[in-house]
Amino acid sequence: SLRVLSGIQPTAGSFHLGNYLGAVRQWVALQETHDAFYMVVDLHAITIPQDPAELRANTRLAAAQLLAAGLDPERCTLFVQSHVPEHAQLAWIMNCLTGFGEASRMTQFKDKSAKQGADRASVGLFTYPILQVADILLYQANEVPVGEDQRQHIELTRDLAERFNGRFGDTFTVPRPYILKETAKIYDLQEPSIKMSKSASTPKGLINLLDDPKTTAKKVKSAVTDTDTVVRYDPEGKPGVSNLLTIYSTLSGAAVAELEEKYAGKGYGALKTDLAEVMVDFVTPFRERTQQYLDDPETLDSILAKGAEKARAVAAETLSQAYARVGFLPAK
Ligand code: AQP
Repeated sequence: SLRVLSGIQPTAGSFHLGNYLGAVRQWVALQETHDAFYMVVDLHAITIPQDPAELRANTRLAAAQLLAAGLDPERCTLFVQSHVPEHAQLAWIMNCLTGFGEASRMTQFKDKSAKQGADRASVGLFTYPILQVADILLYQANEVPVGEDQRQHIELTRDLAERFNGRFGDTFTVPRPYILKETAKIYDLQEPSIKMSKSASTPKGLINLLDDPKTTAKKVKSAVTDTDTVVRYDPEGKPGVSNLLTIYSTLSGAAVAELEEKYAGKGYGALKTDLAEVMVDFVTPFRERTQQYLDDPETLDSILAKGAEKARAVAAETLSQAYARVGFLPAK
């Protein structure tokens, strides 16, 4: 079967709704049909300063949330990136194949470094997309389930796989992005022109999955809409309402057209009240399951240890092929 790979950062506190609807939800579905590899990307996390104890705790918290969201260690390989040293090793080769100008064109780096001040941004933040290239190519992934903001990095991955294959002989599978149109970009609830994001959103615009459900309901009810009253999916003209319809539809399984019909003539208040309830019904068991995994760190760590072992078997094979192709002298 086809292979998928994706990763998520060990964010302080909680995943947000954009992470879940844009990526993690697809990961859960794809473990049924694909040979699936998913990881907590702690190497990526240190591209910005991290407190060591917090990083460790957040890595466990991320794994617990992935399991709570429905990843099943019997159906997928779930691991922590730093447990598989091949990621950093292949990244070095990929760094040496990437043009400086090419890396400089990555818009996520431009955005993030602009926020931090260009002089304070680390070289690691600059080469982050190239580590991501290594992450994907090590597993010979066919598809990479991510949100729209990652499309450019998957393009870079394709370019570098083709470049390596062209220069050294066929080695890497050239992956495709797996981006669902409907949920590719979930927007900030207060500023529906920008994506919901841990760094750019204000607290009111950001739905953290582990927030108190009451807070979540409040945020939904105070979401920015528009001065019109018609519940209609129109991302250009009605970005706020359309974002709420996308979220509602995805979490409830009801089609957007059904929702438009249901709220015809009822206005935004009814839509928000019901969506708040749908959201609370989703986050309440999610929080409980996450807590259960956190309460049993031994089980959690052993799931991650088994995952790392499976991941390493694949990664080590790919890396040794890449080393041989590049011309590194075998160690014995
Ligand atoms: N708003 C979003 N809509 C859809 N998908 C999203 N993703 C993130 N935000 C949205 C997807 O979530 C996955 C994991 O993301 P990540 O942990 O790598 O973090 P990120 O992209 O850095 O998340 P943020 O919140 O957007 O962080 P900042 O603010 O630091 O940029 C990815 O597949 C991503 O596409």
